[in-house]
Amino acid sequence: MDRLLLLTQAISDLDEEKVFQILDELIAENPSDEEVQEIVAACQRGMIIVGELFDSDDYYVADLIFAGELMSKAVEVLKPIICSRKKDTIGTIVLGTVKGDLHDIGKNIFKGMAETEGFEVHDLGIDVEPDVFVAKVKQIEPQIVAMSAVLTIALNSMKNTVDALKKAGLREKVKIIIGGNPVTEDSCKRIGADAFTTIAGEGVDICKKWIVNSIA
Ligand code: B12
Repeated sequence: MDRLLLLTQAISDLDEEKVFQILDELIAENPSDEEVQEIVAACQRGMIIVGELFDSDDYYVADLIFAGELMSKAVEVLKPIICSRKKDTIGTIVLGTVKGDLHDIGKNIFKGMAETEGFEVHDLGIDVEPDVFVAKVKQIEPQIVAMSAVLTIALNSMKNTVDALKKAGLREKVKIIIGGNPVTEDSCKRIGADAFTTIAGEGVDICKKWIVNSIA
């Protein structure tokens, strides 16, 4: 079986030993940026299956917690290749997981990839209130605000954050990207963001294009 399929399966089986055996092998082969994205996507697919098993009552909250720890450790192992070859600073991003949502693994992957591509990232952490985004945007004056959410209900917090930026007169001064499993084109429109994605690397490409276009 393809090693990426095996990796997805090992994550969904919560088989820690197998996960790190496969990751070690893949990292030893010095993967290209595209291959790194495929490795992350394989892990992500494994976590989606974990979520489905949780939904169907085959996994419990304890398994969800274990999966989160497993994936966080996998991100640590992948960090040297996610965050390698760091480039000169090209722009600034204010990033956070929105109010009500405590999931941060996807956000952290986006952060690592954005920093590698030359973005200075101000990470506000998890469960971030709209006002905290507003205050940081006022202070830092970034080109981009990036929000993460994995809970469907947290999409409302993304909208509240965009509304708070509008109210503070800051909306037109920044581009806004949203990411995380539940974001869609429809929710992006409803929230009032400029772009959405469920793939961290694609999100970084969108941010780079915005910077290039603002300079051109
Ligand atoms: C691990 C996990 C947890 C861990 C989180 C640990 C952590 N440090 O993050 C813990 C145990 C804490 C947890 C808690 C809960 N969870 Co949970 N969790 C998950 C699980 C299995 C994996 C999430 C994950 O890390 N995926 C891997 C990463 C890499 O994927 P990702 O987040 O999508 O990120 C990628 C992209 O989306 C994108 N991206 C992400 N953010 C951003 C931001 C930007 C700007 C960009 C450009 C891109 C980007 O890039 C990443 C890489 O490509 C998901 C299942 C799923 N389908 O997602 C459930 C899931 C999200 N959880 C769920 C639930 C219900 C809960 C709890 C309510 C459980 C409970 N009863 O307590 C609590 C809620 C806590 C809270 N208030 O947030 C549900 C949500 C259902 C819903 N529709 O809202 C899910 C979908 C499981 C399910 N199917 O039922 N969870």
